[in-house]
Amino acid sequence: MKAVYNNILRSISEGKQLLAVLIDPDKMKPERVSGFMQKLNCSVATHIFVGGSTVDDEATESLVIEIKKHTRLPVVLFPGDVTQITNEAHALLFLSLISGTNPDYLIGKHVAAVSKLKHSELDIIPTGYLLIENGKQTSVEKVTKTTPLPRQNVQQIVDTAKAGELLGMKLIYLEAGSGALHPVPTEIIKFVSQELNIPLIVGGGIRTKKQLDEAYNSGANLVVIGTAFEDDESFFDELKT
Ligand code: 1GP
Repeated sequence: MKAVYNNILRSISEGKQLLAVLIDPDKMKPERVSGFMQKLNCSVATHIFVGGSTVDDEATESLVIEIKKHTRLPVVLFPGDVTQITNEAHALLFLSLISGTNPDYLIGKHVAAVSKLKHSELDIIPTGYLLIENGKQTSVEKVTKTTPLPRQNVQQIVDTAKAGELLGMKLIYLEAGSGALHPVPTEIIKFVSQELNIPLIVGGGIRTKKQLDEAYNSGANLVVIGTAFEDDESFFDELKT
């Protein structure tokens, strides 16, 4: 399915707000998938992201296969590592961690992924990934050994996001980190979205409908939520279509 990115652009031009539910293969047991997807399918979710910081080698592929049995929504890989790339998904966020200076996450992992991607049918979407400080250390920070951008340094965040766009990235993802104490501040979302001509993804620490709406109202085109659904599936009921 090469059309995932173009569909995102089309939806945004039609004024739609997009919601991705993040499923971490490390945390989602296969027997829970069916019930979880049933709730997800009745919600306003538009995309399913699959990925995690630390995942067993085969776990991502089998989870994606299982998820696809239960939904027609696009399944997008949001990989913490090359091992999480599978052709069973529809698209791949080809993430470059531009808030940090670890060469492995700027280009190294990408080179390592090429043999897997050369003949793949995945819609490969170059994505500038910015980790924003949230009040506690997150696993992205630990795994990538990078320092998040300070939340008070708004101009640096805006400029980093814009640099990503100018480098040719097709999406910018502002990440507070999974389970973040504080989501990305609305002021930052506002300034970054005003500067960008490409879609803006926001995720990390969003647990309420109010926070979700605030992110959209500040300019997020697509919001990613994982932990809140993982912890309590009844959150889907608040987000019914
Ligand atoms: C993490 O942005 C995603 O990479 C989602 O974060 O699990 O806190 O919703 P949460």
